[in-house]
Amino acid sequence: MSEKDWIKWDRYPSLWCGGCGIGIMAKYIAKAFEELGYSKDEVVVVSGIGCTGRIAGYLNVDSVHGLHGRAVPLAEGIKEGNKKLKVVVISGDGDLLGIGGNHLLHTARRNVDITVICYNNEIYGMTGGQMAPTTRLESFTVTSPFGCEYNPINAHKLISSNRNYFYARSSVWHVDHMKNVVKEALSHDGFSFVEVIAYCITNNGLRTGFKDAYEMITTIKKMYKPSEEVKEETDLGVDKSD
Ligand SMILES: Cc1ncc(C[n+]2csc(CCOP(=O)(O)OP(=O)(O)O)c2C)c(N)n1
Ligand code: SF4
Ligand SMILES: [Mg+2]
Repeated sequence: MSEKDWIKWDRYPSLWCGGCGIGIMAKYIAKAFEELGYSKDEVVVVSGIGCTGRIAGYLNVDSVHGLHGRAVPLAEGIKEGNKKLKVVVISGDGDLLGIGGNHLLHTARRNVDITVICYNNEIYGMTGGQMAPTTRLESFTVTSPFGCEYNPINAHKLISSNRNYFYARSSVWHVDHMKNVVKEALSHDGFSFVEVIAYCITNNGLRTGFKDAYEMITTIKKMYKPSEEVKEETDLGVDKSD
C-alpha cells in the first residue's frame, strides 16, 4: 500500500478552498497511517462539523461525519465497542474546543485511548469567520470587529488533568514534524491530542489583510519553530507528562 491508498481520490477535487491547509493535513495524516503500517480495517476516523470535519469523507477508511461538537463521544463509543480499533478524531478548533469542549475535557481526563487531531485555524471557518474560543486576543473577526477581547483557550492545559496525557503542537507548514507527532500520538497508549496550527484564507485571512494562502502559511513558518519541548507559546513541540 502507499499513502495514496488512504485518500478517496474519486471525491476530488475537494470542497476545500484553493490554498486551504486542511488538504495538506489530510495528506500527512495519510502518510502517518501508511508509515505505521496500519491496515484500513483497523482505523476509524470521526469528525464533527466544519470545514475540517469534511476530512472524514476524504480519508479512505471507515469514518463518521458526526454532529457539531460530538466527535469525541462518538469516537469514545466506537472505541468502547471495539478496543482493537485505532480511533482518530479529526476536527476543527470550534468543534473540539468550543461546542465540544466539555466532551474533550472529560474524555482526556479519563484517559480514553483515542487520538484527537485539531486543525486550529483560530476561527469558525465554515460559517463565515466568526470568533472562536481559539481566536487570539485583539484579533479582528466578523464578530470581533474591534478586536477579540478574550484570551484564547489553552488546549494543552485543558487536557492535562490526566497525568498520562500526550500533547503535541505542529503546523501545516512543518509537514514532516506534523506527520511525526501524529505517528507518536497514534502510538501513545492512552489519550493523545495533536494541535495543528493552521489558517483559513477565505473567511479570515483575506479580510484581515493577507494577500493569499501562501502569505498565511509562510507567516506560520516565521512564527513557529519545531522543538522537542514546549518552552514558550510560540514553540512547536511535543510534551509528555512525567
Ligand atoms: C449544533 C450546531 N451549532 C452550530 C452549527 C453551525 N456550525 C457549523 S460549522 C461551525 C463552526 C466550525 O468551526 P471549526 O470547528 O473551527 O471548523 P472550521 O470550519 O474552522 O474547520 C458551526 C458553528 C452546527 N452545524 N450545529
Ligand atoms: S472556508 Fe477557510 S477553512 Fe474552510 S475550506 Fe475555505 S479556507 Fe479552508
Ligand atoms: Mg476552525
